[in-house]
Amino acid sequence: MNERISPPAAAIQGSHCTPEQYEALYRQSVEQPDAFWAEQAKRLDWFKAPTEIANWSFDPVDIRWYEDGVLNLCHNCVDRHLPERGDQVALLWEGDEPGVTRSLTYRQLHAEVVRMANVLKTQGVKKGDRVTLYLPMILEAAVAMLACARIGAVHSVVFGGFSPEALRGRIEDCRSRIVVTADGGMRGGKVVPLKANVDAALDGGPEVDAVLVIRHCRNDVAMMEGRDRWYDEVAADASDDCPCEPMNAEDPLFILYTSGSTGKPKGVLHTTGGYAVWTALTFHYVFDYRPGEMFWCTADVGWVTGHSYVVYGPLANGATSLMFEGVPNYPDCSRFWDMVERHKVNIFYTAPTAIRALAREGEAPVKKHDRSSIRILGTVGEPINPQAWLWYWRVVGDERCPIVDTWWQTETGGIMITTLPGAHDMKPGSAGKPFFGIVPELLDAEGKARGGAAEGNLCMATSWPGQMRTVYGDHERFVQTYFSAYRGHYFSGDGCRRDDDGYYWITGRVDDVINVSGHRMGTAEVESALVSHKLVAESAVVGYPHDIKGQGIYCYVTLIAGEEPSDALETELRQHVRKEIGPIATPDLIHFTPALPKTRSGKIMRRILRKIAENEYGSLGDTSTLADPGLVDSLIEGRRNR
Ligand code: 6R9
Repeated sequence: MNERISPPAAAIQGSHCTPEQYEALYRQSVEQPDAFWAEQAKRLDWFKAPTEIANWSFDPVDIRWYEDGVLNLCHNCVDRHLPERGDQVALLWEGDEPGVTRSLTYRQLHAEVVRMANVLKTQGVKKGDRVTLYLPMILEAAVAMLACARIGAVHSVVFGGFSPEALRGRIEDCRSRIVVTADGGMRGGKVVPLKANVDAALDGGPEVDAVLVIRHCRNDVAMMEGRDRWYDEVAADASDDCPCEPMNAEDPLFILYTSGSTGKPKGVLHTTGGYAVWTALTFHYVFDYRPGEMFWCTADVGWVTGHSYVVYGPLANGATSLMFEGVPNYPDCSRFWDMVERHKVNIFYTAPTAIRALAREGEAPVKKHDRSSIRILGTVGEPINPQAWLWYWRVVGDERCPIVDTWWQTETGGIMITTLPGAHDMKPGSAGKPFFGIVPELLDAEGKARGGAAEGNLCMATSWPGQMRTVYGDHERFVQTYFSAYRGHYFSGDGCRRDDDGYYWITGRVDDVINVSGHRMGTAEVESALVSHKLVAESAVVGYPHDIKGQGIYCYVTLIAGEEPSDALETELRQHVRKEIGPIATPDLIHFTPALPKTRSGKIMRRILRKIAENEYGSLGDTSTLADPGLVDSLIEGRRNR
């Protein structure tokens, strides 16, 4: 499909970027990057304005932006707005139960952030220290991030859906001495026992100085003497004065763990100045944000989308950002549209998996709510199939609202490829055009760039300010993962096609990473969770097409000698993976097999396993190098029986 849809005139009247402005700005951004990025830095307040702008190399790898500039991102997101919009709502929160809301004006946000910053200081947190945040989607999550930024501490937010095991690994990897959590979080009417998970993570594991517990669900929790403190009790004595720490542009801002194709999750490290400019700029243009508008990004702050477009991008622009603790189908599947109506949401940003799940419920739950406030719709997290795109366009947006399909990654800090509402036609299923300063290249297996309409591995030829700087504690892994496949290029891990009009179509991951409901998962992580079960000898995990989730998790499992597969064991393995990683990693299909297809040198032939999981038996390719070619037939047989 190569349908072209023009943005409706009414929605983009007075937009920040016309087609001509896009062409001119894009050209300047790639032809005179220093001038362009010096100008864009002026979106922020600097304690010392940068004179060094871009200083980077992909071979050897060394990336620095604005390196002599000094600023504080919390100042830029909070303090600097006080004179003009102190009484404007900065963050509006709605809880799991409809209509339960709280809000913070910029002035109130300032007071809360200062209080939290002082509490962290009293717990001994200093500039450069890592602080782990394991929180539900409540105002305090944003407050804690900003408080860390204020005092120069490096936050590591761990998604509340991750298991104690996963949390423990992340606390250990960045050696944080402080954990901020809540008694519990609410999702779909159920309490997620966050504090109990922290207790389990720390049990016999990493030693920390303090666990600060925010009172939220009022569920029973155990408090360990000398280690655990209720946040409200400590905060009661906190001073209401806390200046912003002057940060060098290249001082670390946060670590966020993300799955890769091998080994344990990587601590993606972002620094202060470049990330701030990138999120502020992309938020302004991509969402065409106008003062006074209500912006709602449904992502959890445990993911990069929540960092960049619930907290930092909107607040750097003085916007009003809506935070939602619950889930799209509680109490029923009209919840999103109910909230859109009640809060008069102008810009709505969500994931294709949510769109597909809601589309399945039909039009009625959408149509019964007034959505006339919406001006712009957005999607992120995975490729959106044209069918889901068209439903979003037609049913949710009434063919009135431009859709921005935004391609980016934890590693890129902010949006990289998208259409801009006022500047581009849309093509359902295509992310669109490169954002300012972005020079994508499609490389073939030999590393040759393909020009014009072409398909290849999506790489970046040049750096951009929001690029990650390193893998925390393992710079060599950073170099290996992103810069070794194609020397002198950043390799995204995605495959991509470019059409005759220069639009980019993401085709999905080309490595052993799968995308389940917009969440990135390393197949290796699921495999190691499976083999940690005492009855599992070996496993191979692949993705397969799933109507709602985009990709489902397909697990081939061989048992230790003498053990027989059973339904009970299948359930147990599912539970086991949930416990090891978290509910998002729950296997969709477990396929017991006496053996895995291997080459004679012992390598698992994943290509074949992927094809069988996808039900594509005609295109298995060369199976002659298999140690046991007969195995393929029995695997196909097993697949057909599911
Ligand atoms: C922001 C975020 C990154 C991976 C990325 C790609 C996929 C994200 C997409 C998309 C097609 C889009 N992805 N947005 N694919 N179209 N608009 O999701 O970060 O969690 O690190 O995932 O998600 O495969 O490589 P992250």
